[in-house]
Amino acid sequence: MHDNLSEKIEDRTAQIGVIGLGYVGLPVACMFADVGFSVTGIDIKPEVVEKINAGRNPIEGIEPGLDELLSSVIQAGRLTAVTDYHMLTMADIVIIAVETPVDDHYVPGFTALISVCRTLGPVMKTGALVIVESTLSPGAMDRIVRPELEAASAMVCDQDFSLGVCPERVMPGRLLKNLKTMSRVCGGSTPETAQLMVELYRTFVQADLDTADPLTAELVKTAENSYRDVQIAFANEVAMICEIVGGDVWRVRELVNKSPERAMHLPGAGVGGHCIPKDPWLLVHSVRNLSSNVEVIIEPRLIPAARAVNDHMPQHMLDLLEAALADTGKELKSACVLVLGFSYLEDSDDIRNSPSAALVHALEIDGAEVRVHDPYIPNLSGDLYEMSRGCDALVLMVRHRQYHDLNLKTLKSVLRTPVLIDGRNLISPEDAYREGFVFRSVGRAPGSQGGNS
Ligand code: SAJ
Repeated sequence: MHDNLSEKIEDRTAQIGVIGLGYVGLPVACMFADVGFSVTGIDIKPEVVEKINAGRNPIEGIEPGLDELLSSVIQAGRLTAVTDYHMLTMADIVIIAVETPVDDHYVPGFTALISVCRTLGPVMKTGALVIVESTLSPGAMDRIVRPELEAASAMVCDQDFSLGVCPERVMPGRLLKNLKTMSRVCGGSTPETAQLMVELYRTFVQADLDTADPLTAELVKTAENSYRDVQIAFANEVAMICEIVGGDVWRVRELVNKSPERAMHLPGAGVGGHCIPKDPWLLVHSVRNLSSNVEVIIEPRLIPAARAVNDHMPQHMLDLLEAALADTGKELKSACVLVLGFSYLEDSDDIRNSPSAALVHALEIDGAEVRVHDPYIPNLSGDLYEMSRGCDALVLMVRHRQYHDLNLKTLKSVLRTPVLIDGRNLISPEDAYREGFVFRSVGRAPGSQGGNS
């Protein structure tokens, strides 16, 4: 079933379809088109399709190289975007890159993925290779994707079509760079399919391409991001301990990381984004979903606990703010607060699962007047010193480059009350105290001048 597909990959005559043209799908579609394939992109949003066909990048934020790449592959006629799946009847390879979110109860929602399988199945070409790049809960390929595709296509997997999982490792701000330079796991439903996936991704990936089964690929992706979340939670918990016992977590971290095999992550104002807050729940859900038919029931405790620590950090920022305002005799409900940074990551406009959104919501519930500044979000950008005028506190939530050299003298002169809360170790405590601020910093006790770092 794979022979001629291997040749069609080699000579770039394989027709490729990419379903979902977001942060993952669009760069992937552009990369395959750039190395010579004819690519049809599918998206449910007509406005996204229209922008792409006009050679305009629908993704905001700084994405080095993506605008130029998109424009060139559109002009070369190697990428076309449509909303209609019927354009996939000739696709030898179909990449699925739709979101797999979790709901408010942390239960994964595969609605979009199931809908894609049910729409793709009837038009799928015999012999097609379908690859899911969306992050899946371990076991979801076997439990959901395979049966849905077989039912919708009336075909048999590994007989009439092939199936694989190849999780992405993109990051806003480095979409193209990560696609080329990050290793990937090619989880094929058979070893031959896994090998075929390696041949396909080798056309633009310069890093390791490791073959595996689908379950291993699903476990690697969710475990690698759960690892990061647990590491960040550890740093946040040590930071809060330092605040209580009078330490400086930034100095502690610097010295801990001098010890071999240590890599303490950065404490901060919270953990946002499209991967880290979600993928741990996909991993935990796989256990909860299957524990009924195993002999030893295991309930994951560390991974949910880490999620709780990280989700608490915006509240911790509110607690620090409330304590600092109290030092000035102010209460939250009569305070005007400026939140600096609304995206979840420095120098990005991506606001998905933003810790700042959680903080703003909590501040509004407590009756504070809230202003938000973010240089990368059009309706929140502007002169932050003007926005500070008359405020009682500034809360630094994101390490945008524009905040690296704040003029504390100017800020002090325009603020009504000089309260400054630093969630990302951007401000030197010495500078803040010298300028007369009532200052709190994640990981440092009040009044701490910083641990000689
Ligand atoms: N954060 C901390 N402390 C840290 C690191 C991050 O508080 O030490 C916060 C960030 O402020 C942000 C959130 O965690 O709010 C996520 O940050 P991130 O650096 O993990 O950025 P993401 O979400 O874009 O992470 C992606 C992930 N990549 C994929 O899922 C494919 C992650 O696994 C990668 O490690 C990261 O990119 C990367 O650095 O490439």
